[in-house]
Amino acid sequence: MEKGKIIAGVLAPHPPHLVYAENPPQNEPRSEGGWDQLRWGYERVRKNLAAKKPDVYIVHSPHWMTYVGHHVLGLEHFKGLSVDPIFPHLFRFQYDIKVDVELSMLIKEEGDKAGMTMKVMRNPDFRIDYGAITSNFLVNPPMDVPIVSISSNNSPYYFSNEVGQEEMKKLGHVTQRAVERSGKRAVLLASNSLSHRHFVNEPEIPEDMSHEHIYHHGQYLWDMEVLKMMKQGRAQELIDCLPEFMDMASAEVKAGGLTWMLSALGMPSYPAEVHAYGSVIGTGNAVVEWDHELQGGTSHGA
Ligand code: 2X7
Ligand code: FE2
Repeated sequence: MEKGKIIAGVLAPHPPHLVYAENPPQNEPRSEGGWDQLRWGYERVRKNLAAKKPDVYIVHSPHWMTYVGHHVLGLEHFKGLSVDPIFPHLFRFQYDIKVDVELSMLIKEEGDKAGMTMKVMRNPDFRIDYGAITSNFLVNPPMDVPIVSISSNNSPYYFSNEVGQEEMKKLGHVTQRAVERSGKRAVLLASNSLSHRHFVNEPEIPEDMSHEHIYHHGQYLWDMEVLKMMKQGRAQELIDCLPEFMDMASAEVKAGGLTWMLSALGMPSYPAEVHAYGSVIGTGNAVVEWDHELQGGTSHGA
């Protein structure tokens, strides 16, 4: 087994609806299911990842937004209740998460060396955001593998999409170097939806799938174009057109996770595996896996 390596990257969207639909004991609200295709996609990814036995998941979430620099978690253990501020009736999740502090600190160190602003979160009462928890739970429901969580710096919102992208490319290189130094086998999670226009009214039963569909045909077309590039191994081209996608589809990738991950993976020219696509309150979401060994095909070993 090769050490000090990013063994896979996953576009791992975090609508809290997907956790709600799974009814895990940690989440208080109960559901009758829903959003099945996306959850089946996550089931397939889980099998592939479990077979590779990662030492750590590194997640980049838009819902831990920081104004000054990039932050990483710096305590070994975080425990608490995470409540989605918009969907508190769907997501009230008791989490108990182990952090790979050694790797967090290597990312900080490499970021410092690259001249980036890096900070370490050491407040024991800090609440981990629902994006990081949801992506982590969906790829590994036992949540028994340590994580590193990286905040999303808000440069694309303060400055421009392009400035944000450049920052995320640097963060990707920094992450790659840190993983190499750590000797660990890491999986990256870009916790992002694709197109992000959404409905503002919820059906009486949130999981009533007769109400669920993409917000707008144009959003669907954008999502399909982006997914085609992923499937064809055109990462660099994808990165080049992401700023336009962000503007045209209010895409959540604006927060940077996808750019960070593709950069850390070295702009893959091999095909990604699209495990699922589906909408959640009208937003476009895809579960996509980059694994050099799978090259777009699914492994059947669990
Ligand atoms: O954070 C989210 C999201 N990204 C997509 C859909 C629904 C809710 O929350
Ligand atoms: Fe989100």
